[in-house]
Amino acid sequence: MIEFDTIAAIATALGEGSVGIIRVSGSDSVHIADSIFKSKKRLREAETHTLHYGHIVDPDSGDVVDEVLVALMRSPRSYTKEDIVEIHCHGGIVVVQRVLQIVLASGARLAEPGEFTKRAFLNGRIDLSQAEAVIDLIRSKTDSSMKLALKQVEGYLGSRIRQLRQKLIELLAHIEVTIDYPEHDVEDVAVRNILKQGTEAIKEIQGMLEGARTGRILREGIRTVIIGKPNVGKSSLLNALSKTDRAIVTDIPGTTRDILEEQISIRGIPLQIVDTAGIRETEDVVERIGVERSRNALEEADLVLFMLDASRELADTDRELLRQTKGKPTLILLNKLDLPRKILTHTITELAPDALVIEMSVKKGQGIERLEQEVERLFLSGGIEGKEAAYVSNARHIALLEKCKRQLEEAVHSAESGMTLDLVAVEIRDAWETLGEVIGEAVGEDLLDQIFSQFCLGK
Ligand SMILES: Nc1nc2c(ncn2[C@@H]2O[C@H](COP(=O)(O)OP(=O)(O)OP(=O)(O)O)[C@@H](O)[C@H]2O)c(=O)[nH]1
Ligand SMILES: [Mg+2]
Repeated sequence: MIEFDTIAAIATALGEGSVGIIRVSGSDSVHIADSIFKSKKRLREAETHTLHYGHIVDPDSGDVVDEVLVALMRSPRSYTKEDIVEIHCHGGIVVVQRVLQIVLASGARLAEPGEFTKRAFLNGRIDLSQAEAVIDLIRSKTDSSMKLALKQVEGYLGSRIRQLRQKLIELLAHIEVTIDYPEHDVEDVAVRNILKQGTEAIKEIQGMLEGARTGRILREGIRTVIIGKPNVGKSSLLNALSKTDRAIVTDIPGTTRDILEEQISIRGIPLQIVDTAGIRETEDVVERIGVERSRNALEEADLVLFMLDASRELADTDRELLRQTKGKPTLILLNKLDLPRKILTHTITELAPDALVIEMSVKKGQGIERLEQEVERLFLSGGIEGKEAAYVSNARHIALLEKCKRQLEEAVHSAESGMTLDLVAVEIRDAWETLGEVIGEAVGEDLLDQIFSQFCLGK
């Protein structure tokens, strides 16, 4: 284990929480705590993983600052693998800050953002992809993205990368042997091996990169766009799904003139939902720009909610719009069914055989639940996301995997076109090193500092 100085920081979110925790990590942490914490037992005599009741006393003035619980976790069974003392205060933010000041005055240094996790990494408790997942975990907004980050913390990505590296090392070993004993037919075998193993590795990385799309979805939400002619009820639906009055709803066609975005969550699945200006030909300059934006939003969408007013005849604009949704997961919403009906469901299914039609009345709150069900079903069945389970969600990981894929493609290409095995071996080794960067094997100080500085204090 590497020796560091002792660091401290407030580990809980700042604000009016009921408990504030100050985390102290390093070889002096027990000594420092003993100098300011009065309780029945000295911490240095206490067992590891025990909780102690007592008071924090300012050593200068002798004042009691707060009544606290102190948790002791001795090295190596702690988050950083160092001795950790956690002081659980309950006096509100001013008191928590004061206790931190006292800890710092007694010999600890204020931790930099992410420094606890950095130590966990440097002391070998977690790999780099896990450390970065902790960042995502802190930032993740929804249940699902939290689960994804958790999976990564548990080391899913790391273990897949390690397996892949192992395969590349075996391949390299095989090539080295061939280079050392260069009989002709053995070289043929090596080349065939490179083509086979190399192609497999490329496929594997490709799969992880496809999963990255799912990762993006989980962090930012499924890009969902509500489109349809003016006045069909799009903004009403946005309001119903987000349970707000975010969008203005009137009976005047052309009410929404620009796109409107809202982050919502349907059964734990994050949606970045976009309400658009109703699509129609218009002379109004502002509305025309809005319609243009609606069309762009449609192009970028992961999921399309296409809304029709069932109390009006199907128009050419509807047919045209319907054509434009081809190739995208689309739910067709037949709205205003509380009014006399002019569109039949089977007219639509004839026009768009693959689309699913949901009958609804946003006004009466009918069909919303069915819509939520279908969104969930599409998402879970992989209709929206990529098939591959999500492992990769971090921009640095994605960039490295793409680099590694290119390097392997080069290696395979070189082997195919009869380059020397020495050269191919170098290229495979490069790919192996790139993979190593994902999990933090052989990474430079700069990169580490950059990664860990993204953390908030106390992690
Ligand atoms: N009867 C009935 N009226 C509805 C229903 N849903 C929406 N409306 C009404 O239809 C009108 C238009 O609703 P909006 O939500 O503004 O429609 P929009 O599609 O956003 O319209 P634009 O922004 O102009 O494109 C409003 O008067 C709503 O109250 C419904 O299910 N039944
Ligand atoms: Mg609207």
